[in-house]
Amino acid sequence: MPEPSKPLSIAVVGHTNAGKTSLLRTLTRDVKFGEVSSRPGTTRASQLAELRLDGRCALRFIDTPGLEDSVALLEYLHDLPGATRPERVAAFLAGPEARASFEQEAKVLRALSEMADAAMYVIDTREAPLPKHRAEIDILSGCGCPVMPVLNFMRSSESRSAQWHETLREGGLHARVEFDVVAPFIGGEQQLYGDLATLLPAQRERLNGVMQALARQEEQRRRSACRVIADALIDVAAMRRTLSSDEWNDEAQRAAFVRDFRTQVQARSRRAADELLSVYAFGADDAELAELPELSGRWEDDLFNPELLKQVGQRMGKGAVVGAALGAVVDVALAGLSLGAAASTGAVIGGVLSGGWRSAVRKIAGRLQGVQELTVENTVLALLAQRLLALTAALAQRGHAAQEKVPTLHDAHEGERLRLDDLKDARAHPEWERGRPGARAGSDGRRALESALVRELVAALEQRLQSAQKLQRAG
Ligand SMILES: Nc1nc2c(ncn2[C@@H]2O[C@H](COP(=O)(O)OP(=O)(O)OP(=O)(O)O)[C@@H](O)[C@H]2O)c(=O)[nH]1
Ligand SMILES: [Mg+2]
Repeated sequence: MPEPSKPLSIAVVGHTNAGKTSLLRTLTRDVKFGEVSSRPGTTRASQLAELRLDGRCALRFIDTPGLEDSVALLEYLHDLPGATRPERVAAFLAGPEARASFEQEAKVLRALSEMADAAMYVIDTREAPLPKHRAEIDILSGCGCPVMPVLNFMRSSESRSAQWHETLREGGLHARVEFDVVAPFIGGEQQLYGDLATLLPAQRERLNGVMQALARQEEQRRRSACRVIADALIDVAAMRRTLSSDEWNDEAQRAAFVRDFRTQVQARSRRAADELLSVYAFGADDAELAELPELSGRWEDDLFNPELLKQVGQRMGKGAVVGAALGAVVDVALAGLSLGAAASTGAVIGGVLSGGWRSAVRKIAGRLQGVQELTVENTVLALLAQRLLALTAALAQRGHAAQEKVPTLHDAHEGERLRLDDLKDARAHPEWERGRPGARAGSDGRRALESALVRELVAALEQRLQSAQKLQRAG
């Protein structure tokens, strides 16, 4: 057993291709750890991975090469000298075959018997239990180190978990945890460490500490994600772009202006999506994420899709007619945008030019007569909020070993009632838009709005994740 100051060491072992390296990517949230591939024999040497919590190493994992020829190794072990199995394993590790035909297997047994406090035995449950697996179980449980089976690929329709339960029971392994490294079950990580604590009662307190720290981290990630979403919503709601009536009446100029405005809204949305990826420790440039529909750019274009906006409007209970704010000028090209005469927003101009420069305000107000301005409609904000929440929920459930694209996300979530009405405050404060000249993004009003939105978004996100968990249990 380790000294209290030393991190617990856990060897991750199993048949080749069972998902050992993938499990470690997921548990350490490190998409770059080791090499993952569908070809067997990918990991060739043992490699350490750390689970860092609160700035220190809480657990140490040892990724090991896959076991290949366990039946032959078991036979070989039987004939070695030693009264007990651990003695025979020691004899094997000291002998010539550990550097010859069983070199890969020796690396695994060395990690298990000389370095680890416990082992996680990763199983690809899509495979039927075969004699080679029984030999593996036999060898691993003879190393004198507690072994916890991790049933992997549990989301696959080909999973044969019942057969594996039986095989493990026969092999004397009773504790086990079900997992899918690509799409871990919500709460699956907690269960993994909880079950490990059952196997290592002397380490229970320490493992409880790990579970609590992980829960805190998860909560922080959710809050950070919702802060990212709130910030983006406020920026987009505050966006206000003006141009003169003359320019407005010139069709080419108007089209260019609208296009430019939309591009700015889309760029801001894209930035929020990138920030969400980084909150969940995924990189925007990860090959495996490139195909996420939310990141392929399609959904940004969709933000102004009239049909979609109509649906969102209906869901918002407004039966919104697209472009309603335009009055007579119902123009599909302007879907999602509101057009207003700038002169009617004297309060806004006052807000921009604080400091009591009355004459300047008057001058500018005068100059703005006949100026047109565009803002973003509520339906776009609602759609954006739903999209970013859906993306967050998907990332919260995505393993860091995922190599496939996630299923199409549903923007809307049943029963979700986001009261985005508060965002109307942001409409009257164009200076709340970050990055604009004269921006005052740190103002008390903006901060208060952001806190209120974060609370609302966290509740909505939790609801989405709870529904996902219910579906998991039912499935
Ligand atoms: N769908 C799905 N794919 C998985 C899962 N676990 C692993 N994979 C895939 O299975 C393949 C093997 O994963 P690895 O993590 O390299 O397996 P390994 O056990 O480390 O393999 P070796 O190092 O060769 O022994 C990769 O293509 C993974 O993407 C899972 O739970 N679900
Ligand atoms: Mg590997």
